[in-house]
Amino acid sequence: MPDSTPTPLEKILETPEARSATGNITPAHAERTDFEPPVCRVFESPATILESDAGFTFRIDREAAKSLPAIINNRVQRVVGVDHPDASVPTAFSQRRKIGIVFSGGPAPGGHNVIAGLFDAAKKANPETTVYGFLMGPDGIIENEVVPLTREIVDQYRNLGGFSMIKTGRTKIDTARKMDLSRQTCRQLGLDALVVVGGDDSNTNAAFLAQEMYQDGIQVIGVPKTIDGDIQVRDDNGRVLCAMSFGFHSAARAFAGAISNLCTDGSSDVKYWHICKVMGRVASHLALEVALQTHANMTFIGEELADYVDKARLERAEKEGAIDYTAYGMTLRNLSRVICEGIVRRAAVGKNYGVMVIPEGVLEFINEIQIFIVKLNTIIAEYNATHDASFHQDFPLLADKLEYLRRLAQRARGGEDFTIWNTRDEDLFSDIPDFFQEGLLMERDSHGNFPFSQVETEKVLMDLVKDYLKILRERGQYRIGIRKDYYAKTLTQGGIDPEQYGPMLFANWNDGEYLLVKSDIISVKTLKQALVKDGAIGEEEAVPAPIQKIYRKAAPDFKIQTHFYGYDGRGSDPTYFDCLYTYNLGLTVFSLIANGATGQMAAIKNLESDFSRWEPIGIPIAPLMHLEERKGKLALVIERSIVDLNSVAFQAVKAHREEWLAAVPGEDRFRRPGPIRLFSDTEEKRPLTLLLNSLAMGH
Ligand code: FBP
Repeated sequence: MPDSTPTPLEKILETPEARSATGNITPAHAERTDFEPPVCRVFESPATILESDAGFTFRIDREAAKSLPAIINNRVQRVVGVDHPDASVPTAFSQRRKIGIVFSGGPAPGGHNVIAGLFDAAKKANPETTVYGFLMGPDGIIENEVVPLTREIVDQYRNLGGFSMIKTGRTKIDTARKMDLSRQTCRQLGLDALVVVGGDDSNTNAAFLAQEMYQDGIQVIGVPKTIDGDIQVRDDNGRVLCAMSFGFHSAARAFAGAISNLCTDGSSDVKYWHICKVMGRVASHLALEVALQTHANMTFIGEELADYVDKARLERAEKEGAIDYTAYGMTLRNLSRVICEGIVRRAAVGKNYGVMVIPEGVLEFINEIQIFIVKLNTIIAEYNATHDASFHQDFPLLADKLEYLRRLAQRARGGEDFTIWNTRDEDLFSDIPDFFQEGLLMERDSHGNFPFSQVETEKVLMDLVKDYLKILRERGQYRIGIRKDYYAKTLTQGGIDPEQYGPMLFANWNDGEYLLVKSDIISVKTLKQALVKDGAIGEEEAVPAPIQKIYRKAAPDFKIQTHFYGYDGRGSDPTYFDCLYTYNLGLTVFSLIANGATGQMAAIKNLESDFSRWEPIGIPIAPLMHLEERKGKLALVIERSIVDLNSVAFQAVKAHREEWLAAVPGEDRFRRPGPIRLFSDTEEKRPLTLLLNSLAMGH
């Protein structure tokens, strides 16, 4: 007889199976931390040197030259391997160093590998070198919050996503005081070099830090990070130096994996439109990549909307000898109409469901919203400057903010010269739903960025879509197409002749595979009237049940599920591409430091090509800078790269738009990218955006 006494719980939990099931480290996790990314050819050499390449040229901004004299003449530098370092490389390469590294801005998959690459290269050159991690972003530099990184710490995070090892933050080192405190920290620690891993704003900050600490001999190197993909660097002749920031591929693949699952669920359940907002504060690179990865039914690219011209409106004005400037650029109303058109067309072939991708920053490209954003930025900046106070602290509630705007509008009406907010703005603004007014008036981040991720962009749009679909439904223009054979079967089974009723019920009886109920039949009442008029039934008779069934099936209900993809992708584990990219970026950072560079951004040229062609380089940051309006003032920044409407990647999406909308009978054309895999034989080699764009470069 087997012993049936239950095993005590403690004993069960001590078994290897239970321990493994409840432990933190999964096999997938262990596989990642054990993975050693391959290194670019030059890093196989025991040492590296830098070679300047004067072939790349930049148009230097006068203000940048004035503000950053120590680094403005930097050149592009190639990292070159040296096989016999004793002969040609100064001993400086392997001197003992102290290097600090900081993450700045939103997390991006691969950041840990930048640290790992830097750590490995630094320790290989000199085991006595110390790499410090600044905690919680730039605040860690300002407040001297730092941890010396050990191999044990670094090993725990290899090839893993997020920035958990040292955390991150969005503080900008933008005042003399913060700059001074940062400098003090670097001096106190005796740093030789500081590495800033961040986006356009953080690399801008890196350039100013490089200038500030030049006299102290502290080198500053930037690293191009952001899932948004808006750091892409070309020289003046359009030659690509950095095709993509790190983290973009992993985030896009994570979003695409989840959205592709929605495509599968949606086309099984056939009742929802899934509205997927994807991150990318301003540029729509992520939405574009997701479109390529998933073939979602509709994807909107902000940059394209800004380029929109309402030709009908222009022509109408032209006939009256005028130019209608409001015809340029997409309005919220236009956009909602375009969305409705897609929904109605799919419904007509029986597909009252689908998946739509909207970039987080789409509203930045919508005429009227863009104007509000610029005006409100200026008003807030002016208020802060004039009163030496914080607008958001002085007016914490929406009602207070609105009251302030109302007063501005009144002053404008009273003839005062501050007319940035007039009564027309006031009227238009009051038409916007409260939650969106509040969103537009939200506090900007330390870099002056509008917090799109916190505003329900998709809700603003979808409310308009719902309203217009209701109108289209009432007009009988939004209908679910009924399969002709289904109609015939339903009526025949109910003992009714489909041929008799077909012409009475449907607008396209003779030519449609999917039948559309006539537009004047918009209720059971009008349905009955149509049948009575055609003599099919008498005044007193009820509409036959099979016909009522068909009518009900043709009446659409627009149901949506909204999703936001952003933070999940930032925390995703890096793709194979990003693992290699970031580890090699870390190695590049060390080569730049070890060869005395400062004010440079580490990058890998030829990312769009095969790994064997990747070339580690340093890109001079100062020459990339120009003046731009930030927080209502002109500031020197690195230009953000937005989607190029002439690029092959965008043109490919445009060319397939109709196919992916699939407003025709038959299956949707969804693509399944699957989950992120670590190994190259099963994972794609690089983002599809890069792959397609490289075709135009002849790679
Ligand atoms: P970075 O530019 O700092 O990499 O951050 C990008 C981003 O992920 C945007 O896509 C998004 O709008 C924003 O960060 C969200 O910011 P927060 O983390 O402050 O909510």
